[in-house]
Amino acid sequence: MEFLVRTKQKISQFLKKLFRKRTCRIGIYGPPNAGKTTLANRIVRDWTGDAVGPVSEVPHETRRVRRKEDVTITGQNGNSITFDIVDTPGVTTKIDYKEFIEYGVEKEEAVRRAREATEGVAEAMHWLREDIDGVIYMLDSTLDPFQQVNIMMVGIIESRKLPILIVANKNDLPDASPARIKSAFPQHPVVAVSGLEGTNVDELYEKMTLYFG
Ligand SMILES: Nc1nc2c(ncn2[C@@H]2O[C@H](COP(=O)(O)OP(=O)(O)OP(=O)(O)O)[C@@H](O)[C@H]2O)c(=O)[nH]1
Ligand SMILES: [Mg+2]
Repeated sequence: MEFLVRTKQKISQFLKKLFRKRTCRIGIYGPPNAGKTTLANRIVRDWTGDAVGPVSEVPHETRRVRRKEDVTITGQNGNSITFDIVDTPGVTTKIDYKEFIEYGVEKEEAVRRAREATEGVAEAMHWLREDIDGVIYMLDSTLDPFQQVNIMMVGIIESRKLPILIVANKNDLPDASPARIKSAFPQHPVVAVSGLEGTNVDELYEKMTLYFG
């Protein structure tokens, strides 16, 4: 009898585990140098006191997907969401090792970085196909948003029917134009921030609770 009760308990625990909904995963996507890791670090620091990864002015600093689990944020509206934040390598259509040499990286190291960056793009796309529930698409507001890679990425995210929040970053710089980003993607919410200085991140947190909740 006792054996039967224990077996029943074990089966019920197993079924609970099997059908438990995994934590929602929010991926930060966008071209290299947009400020994805800077923002991921800010979110994680603001809400857990930890960090995700190193930041650099050299593009393709992030060449592996990095994840911080179970981050809970609360908007000014009082709504909370818990998610895993996924920082991804910058996606581009062309990676040339010479790009790194311009930043003073030795040739051998530059070739290695270019190969890793290419693998990183493939890994980011794999996560997007399999493991991501919502996307923060990050753009540098000082640059032209109508680049092929942005149109393509936003199209892929839309076709996967994932909620998307566009972040117009580097708004602290004088030639930043979040309006240009809004006009490029009128079908999606756009939040203008400075991930570096933390300007307007409260609005971003609020929007995250609304769109990813
Ligand atoms: N002025 C300004 N600079 C920023 C801002 N956010 C990031 N940066 C700078 O932009 C550069 C790239 O930042 P990262 O956070 O490494 O960018 P990333 O998108 O993760 O880049 P990859 O990993 O290479 O794809 C660094 O020099 C940052 O300090 C911002 O809001 N304002
Ligand atoms: Mg990065």
